[in-house]
Amino acid sequence: MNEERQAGSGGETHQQGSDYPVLTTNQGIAIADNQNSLKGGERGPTLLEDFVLREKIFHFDHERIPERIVHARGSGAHGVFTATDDFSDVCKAALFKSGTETPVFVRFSTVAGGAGSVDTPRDVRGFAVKFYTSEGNWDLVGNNIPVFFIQDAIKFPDLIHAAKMEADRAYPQAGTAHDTFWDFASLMPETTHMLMWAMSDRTLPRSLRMMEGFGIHSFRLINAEGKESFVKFHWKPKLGIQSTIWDEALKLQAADNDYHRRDLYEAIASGDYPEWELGVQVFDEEFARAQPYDVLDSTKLIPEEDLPVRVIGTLQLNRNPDNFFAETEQVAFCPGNVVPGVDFSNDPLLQGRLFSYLDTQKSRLGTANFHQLPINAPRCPMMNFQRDGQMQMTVPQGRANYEPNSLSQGGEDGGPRECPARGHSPANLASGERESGPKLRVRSELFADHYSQARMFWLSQDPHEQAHIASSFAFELSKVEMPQIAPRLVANLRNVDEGLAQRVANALGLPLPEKAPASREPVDMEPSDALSIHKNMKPLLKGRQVGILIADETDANQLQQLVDAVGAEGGKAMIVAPRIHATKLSDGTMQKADGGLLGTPSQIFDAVALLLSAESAQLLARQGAAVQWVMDAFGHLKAIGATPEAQPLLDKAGVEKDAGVTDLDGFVEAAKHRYYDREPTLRMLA
Ligand code: HDE
Repeated sequence: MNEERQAGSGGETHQQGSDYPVLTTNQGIAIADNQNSLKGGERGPTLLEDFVLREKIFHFDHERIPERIVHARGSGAHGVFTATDDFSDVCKAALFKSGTETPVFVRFSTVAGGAGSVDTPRDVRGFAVKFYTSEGNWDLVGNNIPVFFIQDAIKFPDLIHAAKMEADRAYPQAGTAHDTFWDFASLMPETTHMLMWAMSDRTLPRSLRMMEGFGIHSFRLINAEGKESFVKFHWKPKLGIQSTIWDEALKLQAADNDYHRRDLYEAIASGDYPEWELGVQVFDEEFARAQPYDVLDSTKLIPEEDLPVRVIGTLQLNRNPDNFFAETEQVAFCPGNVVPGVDFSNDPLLQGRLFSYLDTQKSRLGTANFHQLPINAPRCPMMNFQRDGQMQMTVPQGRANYEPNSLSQGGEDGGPRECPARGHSPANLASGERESGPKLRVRSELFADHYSQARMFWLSQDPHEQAHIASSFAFELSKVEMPQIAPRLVANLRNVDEGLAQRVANALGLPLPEKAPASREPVDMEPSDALSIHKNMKPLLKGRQVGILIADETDANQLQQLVDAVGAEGGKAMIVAPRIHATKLSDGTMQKADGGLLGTPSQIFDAVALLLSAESAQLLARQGAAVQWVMDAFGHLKAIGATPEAQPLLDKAGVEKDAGVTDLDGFVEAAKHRYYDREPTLRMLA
């Protein structure tokens, strides 16, 4: 850890025998009184000469920096990447040598909201990983969805302006359910595939630990012999993929603004380290040419059924940041940071990103020296002749600040020299491929197919997932006020699936508009199970949270057994009671709960159990908070386990028996699942 950062905690200790270090100003001057500013007399004016006050307020006034223009709201963690497979046939990068461990910092984010917005809006999630490799930093700056809204970086400012809060009224915060986003989206059919993902439960992750990550673009890899391959990167969560449902996500915003941040922090703090596998889809020019889509188009993915994902390593997050600002806020990712063996493709979206990130860091962090911040600095030797600039933190020695030089011949230190053998050489140099042509503002022909993969995605979803997608379109478009927008979007959807378009139109009460002409007729692609959340969920309690509602006279043995059983499966049991500090159990012992009923709504749990005596159940059935607690758990398709005595509360909450409603014996097994079959009985979906 960097020593300067310890300043203030490792200084001189107090002379009067206390263990505290001495509080000082930034100039190291001991502070005698941190409670009172300097005044001219007891009731007199504050004096300008009070340098302790001035310095403290001055620094405070400048604590904030510009937030990220996108992905402003984020949560980070340190960890390690371990290469688990010999990948040298494809890539020469040292971090992929089997058994190599590389420290990483990961930042997850939402896209549209500001830094202080909530964790659970319907939004894409960023999944950015900085690998501090022995050959320099590699940043894999991805999202939790494998495709993107647009094909060319020149449209990015338009997309983001349209998606963020509207320019004049400054709302809505952190959400796309408004006119400008859907105006843009409906005018840009290339957004259609990504819209399908965005309207699915992928944008409502249950936990940052339960979502996939994707590099999206095709990158290029080079092995030691100079052989090139294309690659797509995938992160696969060991806990499986799981999402919440819309009503739950909405209520989570009220229950806990920091739901994902807290979940990540607490999991790491308790030693339940989140893990992902890094997988790759490796392919060559010949494969690329044979596909009905262009692999340089970021609105397209490669189905895993056509090209299996090869697992080459494991990511584990095992340390929370010491300081949010110094690390999570100041971390600066740049897709242009690649190590020898990794290179870019000509994806026009990627190419634009290569400029944007470096540029934005200067405006966000205020200096071209942002790479010197501890969270951004490489962990391998770094030497060059770049000098000076605001906030220069290093003190370069000697006369050499240019190259070539012959200073070493005069006995001085001439500094570092280039190294072709170890340096990064662009992929097309390695292959001798020529990449030139007339200057044109065009896209390649296959980019014009905006619907084949959107349709493939739709057909890959199970009926519950399809209902969620159709309903989200209907919800978002119901928030749009300008009459031309919704019909235009539905007209585009007719190219994806007539049934989907009809369902959205019906839900909005709109006549089905004429089908929009497709700029290129879609082709049929086989559905892909890998694209469905439901087909890839893992029945696990590990990583999940179970809420246990108790009250006076709850059976002490049953409570202990249930807490143990949940823990034995790797789950986290949390006890909730009407009064947090004092619940008298059946054996007379007093139980402190982890949360009070009013402040701990059931949406923060994956499953709930009601351990209630007959009398408590009767009482709670008359309490709105308790009834709502159970009603929401049922409505959010969660397992509910209950003592027979709890029946009055179940009845009051309208809980009807199904596979997810069990006695205590069946509960732990039931708690590993969600009950999507229950949903059509509860709410009208499109
Ligand atoms: Fe970004 N993006 N982006 N983006 N992006 C930023 O960089 C940009 C795109 C992604 O946790 C910014 O440091 C352009 C795709 C993540 O710090 C900015 C284009 C993908 C993060 C920027 C894209 C991403 C960012 C804002 C279109 C998925 C958060 C602050 C060509 C592969 C990283 C910053 C973090 C952040 C530009 C499109 C992912 C402005 C121009 C596609 C995860 O530079």
